[in-house]
Amino acid sequence: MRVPSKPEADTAVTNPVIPGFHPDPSVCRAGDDYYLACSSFEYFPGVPVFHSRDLVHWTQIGNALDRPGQLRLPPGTPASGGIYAPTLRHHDGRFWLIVTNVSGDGNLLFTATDPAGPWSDPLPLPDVHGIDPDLAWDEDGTCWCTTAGVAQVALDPATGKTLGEGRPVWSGTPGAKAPEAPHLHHIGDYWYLLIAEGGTERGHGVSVARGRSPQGPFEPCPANPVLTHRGTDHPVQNTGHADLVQGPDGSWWMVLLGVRPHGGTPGWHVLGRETFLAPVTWSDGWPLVGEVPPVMPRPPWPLHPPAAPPVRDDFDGGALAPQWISLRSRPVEHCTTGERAGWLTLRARGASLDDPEAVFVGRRQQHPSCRARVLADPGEGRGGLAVRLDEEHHYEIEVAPDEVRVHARVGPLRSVVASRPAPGGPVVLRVETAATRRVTDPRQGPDTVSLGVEDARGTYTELAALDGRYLSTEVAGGFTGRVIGMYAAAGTVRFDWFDYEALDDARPPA
Ligand code: 6LW
Repeated sequence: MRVPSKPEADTAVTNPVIPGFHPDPSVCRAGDDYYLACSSFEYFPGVPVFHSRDLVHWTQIGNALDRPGQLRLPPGTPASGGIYAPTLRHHDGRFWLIVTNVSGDGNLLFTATDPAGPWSDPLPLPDVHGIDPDLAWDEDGTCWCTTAGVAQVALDPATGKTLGEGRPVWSGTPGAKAPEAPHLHHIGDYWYLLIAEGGTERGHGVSVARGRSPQGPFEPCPANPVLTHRGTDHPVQNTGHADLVQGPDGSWWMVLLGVRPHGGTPGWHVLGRETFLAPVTWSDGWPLVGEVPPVMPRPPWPLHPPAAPPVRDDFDGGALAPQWISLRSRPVEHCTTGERAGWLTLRARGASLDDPEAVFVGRRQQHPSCRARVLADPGEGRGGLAVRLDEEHHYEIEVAPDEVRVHARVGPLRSVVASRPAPGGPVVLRVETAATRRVTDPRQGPDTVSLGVEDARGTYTELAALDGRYLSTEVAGGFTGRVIGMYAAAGTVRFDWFDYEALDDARPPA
């Protein structure tokens, strides 16, 4: 392993290791390198892929599904539809990715020699039924695909054909709902079948069973669930949907999803389900976690912190960076950096973010408190900067030739919350979130979302400060989290730059 070139300042590891809406993590190791993939739902490109050398610091290296032929999200694909729960594996010198497109194409298999891409065209798996497909190869080279439920079928990964009938292998803990997210790992003498159960809400947990063969029979761990935060006041909740990986020193680790609710009762999480890391301890041959530490001692191997990401994207580089995501597709006629050099040009399709096909380019909100700014030139059109949960839940600051307005859409309600005359020409729009750190009222929301404009000297004028609960999963429902980004709602709107800055260190509140 490479020795880091600079002294390591990190003395502790802070969870989440991949903040923001990055659920259903699946991880694999290839030599000294680790790769991790997440769900992406209605967004294009899909399935963000991350790289790490130390399991702690992760850098997004691409999106596996970045061509329209790989990711078909037809009009009508609902928010939180689309791409669910990948499994990422390294086997036989190749990377393998299996996902479900719940909005049409079903289970799909992709391969790549470099996880940064390009990934293959999809291989359809018409006879693999059920979400959350897992891949595992046994000693004979048979590929086993295990899905939510929990069921299993042998698969020919070259043709996508199943071999024989699928059959149930384990239904999880009696009485627990939603046995899902299976991952099968051969460790020592056993095949360990890891599942999530209890549902992806506050009751979520991880249970494990083991057998001598990948087909079972599987014996449940007497200590199940091996990980859950249900019924606790832990700042990280909904913990589940885990995968296992071995660290550089041979120790075992779990990656999993969890959420960070803020505010009073019942608590609202706004960043979606994020990716956490937890050490595994072995007891009687069972992998146990117990609790996910918000902060943990640094592991005993060298850390490789990447340079801090730049605050500003200037749109100077041609192709958009991998963190930028759009709604269902991103046709070049509607989104390009090639029309005005150094600017992102968006051409409207749909009159507002209420439209599922709206032209939007955003990035996940990754920190409970953050600031985003853009320089927007509306021309003769209309567009701006939005905080989006889904079509029915978004706040935006929008500029038109005559006016700057704050819109709020919450369920069936849509209103212009504030407006003022536009200064004319390009204008800096700003959105700032401030997380609730101390609850003084049980009804207090998770954060405040401030929306406004800056003048030429950078002085901020707030047009509205809105309760963030309405852009939370507890209000909107679904599987995603907030995305902050630029959109066009009429004509052609151009953006010179976009700044995103964390205003805290993303630690859960004390
Ligand atoms: C995913 C399921 C789940 O398929 O949520 O938390 C679903 N777990 O396993 C969508 O992310």
